[in-house]
Amino acid sequence: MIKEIEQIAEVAGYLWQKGWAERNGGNITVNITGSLSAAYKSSPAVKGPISIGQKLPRLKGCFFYCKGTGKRMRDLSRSPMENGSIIRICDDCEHYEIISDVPVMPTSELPSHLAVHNYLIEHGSPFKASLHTHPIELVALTHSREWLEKDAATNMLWSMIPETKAFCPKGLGMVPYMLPGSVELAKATIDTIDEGYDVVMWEKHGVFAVDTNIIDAFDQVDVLNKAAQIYIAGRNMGFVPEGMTAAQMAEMSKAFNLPK
Ligand code: 2HA
Ligand code: ZN
Repeated sequence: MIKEIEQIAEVAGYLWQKGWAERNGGNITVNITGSLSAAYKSSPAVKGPISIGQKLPRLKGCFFYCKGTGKRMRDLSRSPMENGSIIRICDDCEHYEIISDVPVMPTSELPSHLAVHNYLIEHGSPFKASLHTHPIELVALTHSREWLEKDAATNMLWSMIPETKAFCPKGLGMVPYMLPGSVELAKATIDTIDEGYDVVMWEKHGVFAVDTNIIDAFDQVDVLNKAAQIYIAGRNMGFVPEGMTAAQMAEMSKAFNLPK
């Protein structure tokens, strides 16, 4: 099995263990074009062509691993090829074919994931992995107007523990509530990535993170959620956590060469 799919299986196990992937919750897609042999790439289609629902010209010649629709992360962690599939984008950039042995239909969020990958390629990004998951404490934060204000959650989370800003220097983008799987949600996610975020919160739903590989995408969400847990632990002890001071944040940003 190629390294990317081993990493996906590893991360799927973490998502389940953390309680972020109830039932079929969450999605993973990874651009694996660079890791497949020419022979494998020319495999006959097992299913398809299937419409993407939009034309994504930058995906010409691309191959993706996609979690299957209705499949569980906890099952995917043991059997990635029975709970997900490898797809080939057709030359018209409007359809795809499944080429892996078991024709598992990809995630319901495929159009939005593929639109994000199309955006990333178009902008010369090295990011190849996208992760959608339901991290408990981060989702809980989005049930309060206070934390939905631009960068309010980012600044609070960064101030909970110094590593947060070092490992998530772009912070947490916020997308207001929209119907899961909708074109509007996909568009708002891309707009938020375009503003410079690589981890995007979907209000009252979950997080969408992009990174070079799925392990790094997971780590960013894990670090941010840990900071949210520290905030909540303080609140549960009966006080509002102080957070690092502005001077401490500035010193840290300078030491780690981070944006202000
Ligand atoms: O695929 O989490 O938002 C299951 C989901 C959709
Ligand atoms: Zn979801």
